[in-house]
Amino acid sequence: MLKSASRAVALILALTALPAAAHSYKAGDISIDHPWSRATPKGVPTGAGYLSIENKGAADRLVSAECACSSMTEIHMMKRDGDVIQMHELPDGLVIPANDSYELQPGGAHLMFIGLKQQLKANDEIKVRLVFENAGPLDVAFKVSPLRKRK
Ligand SMILES: [Cu+2]
Repeated sequence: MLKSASRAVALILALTALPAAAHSYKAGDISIDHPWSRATPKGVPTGAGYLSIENKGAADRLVSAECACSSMTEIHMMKRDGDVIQMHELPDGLVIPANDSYELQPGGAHLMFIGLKQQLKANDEIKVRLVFENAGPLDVAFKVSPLRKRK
């Protein structure tokens, strides 16, 4: 009895999880899949955004990003140097090669939300405008994952 009930719950969770897992956006030759962020601990003024970018045309460039959630949004690269993890801004943005894809992910390139106006909480959606050199602006919603979980 208990077993079948929990199976039913698992099935419902799987069904309701479907639309969230498949959120993607498109502008010109550029498509964005699964933009996500991580919940922030209380009082932490920065957050990070991750997404995958697919380019079905000529080389393009992610020039900038804007989020109403923070006073600034920058495109960052993270690098490990021995035990030290450092990140720096990519002032020229991120080149997406022709007919290729690029993944912004933990440990690599990411969007940095600086000066958060609110704490990012699991299941929140944060609206971000991505600006591409060729494909133009694209509004996407980043889904906030629980703290410490990978996706
Ligand atoms: Cu950063």
